[in-house]
Amino acid sequence: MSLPKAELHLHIEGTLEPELAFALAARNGVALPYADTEALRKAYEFEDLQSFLNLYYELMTVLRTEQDFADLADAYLARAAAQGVRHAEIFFDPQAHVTRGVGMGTVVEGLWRALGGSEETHGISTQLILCFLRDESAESALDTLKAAEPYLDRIAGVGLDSAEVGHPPVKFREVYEAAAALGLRRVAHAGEEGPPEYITEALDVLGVERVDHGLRCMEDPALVERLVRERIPLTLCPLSNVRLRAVDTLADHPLPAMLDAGLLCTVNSDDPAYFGGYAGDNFDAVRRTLGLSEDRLRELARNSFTASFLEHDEERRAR
Ligand code: ES4
Ligand code: ZN
Repeated sequence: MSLPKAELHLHIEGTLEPELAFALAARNGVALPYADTEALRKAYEFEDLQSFLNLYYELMTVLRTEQDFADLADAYLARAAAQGVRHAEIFFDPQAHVTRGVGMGTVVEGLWRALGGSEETHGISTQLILCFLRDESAESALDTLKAAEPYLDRIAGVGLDSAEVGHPPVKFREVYEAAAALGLRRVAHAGEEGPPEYITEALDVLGVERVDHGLRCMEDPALVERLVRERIPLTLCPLSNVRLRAVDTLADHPLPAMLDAGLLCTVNSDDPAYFGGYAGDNFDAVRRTLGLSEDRLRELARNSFTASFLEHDEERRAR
């Protein structure tokens, strides 16, 4: 399916395909504890968010040089372009690299080698969103924002990801205030595994303009009503939800009910190398399994641009 669309929930480290992981491991002399790409793919049997994250962080050790990050981003752009992605707002996790000795400059400049020219090379405009790891300390997040200051002309906003439960948004109040003061846009993962209260807190305490996942808002009708009224976009990731068991099967996904409720939903791939599909694959899967009409699919594609940083909050609310 190649409806023109924007992708708003995509972790660049989650686009690391087994083939590229092995190629980079060889190039950098890193030993991976898997015999081959097939053995690695077999390890993609997740129980929940944490079991995925363990593998996700382990595989990242193959990313060492600017060129590694450029190759990673370039491979993503090629796959995304083939599935109709015209604009991508891309998460990256600097703490996962800096803590193993790969500097902020290597990460940002490396990604920029591919993203800086992405409109010309792949027909995709791109923006970068720096994510704080919520299972690290608030101090570490503040240090990370400080380390990113020389690169802020390349960073559109901040996000919050990694293990959600037990790490509520309020833990990151100070770093989000600092990010806002620097003119950065704010989003956060909330309501993936965590409770609906985390969604409310992300809005009220962190001032986010968009919620990543937000799936569990459906447990709180008053919250749904608020999200509809305030036109807060949700970046849903259906194949991710199946693989990480946020839903039992794709057929059980609340996307149709969320659209019926009037929520500003978008469909995204999250970590496509791990969860079985890129943006277009996620659109195809919800069309096939949830029986969404062509009108609904066009609505989702339109929402992806409405929910993007290309559109400002005031314009979104005025629609
Ligand atoms: C993530 Cl699916 C998901 N949730 C939270 N943090 C993440 N980092 C990468 N993928
Ligand atoms: Zn995510």
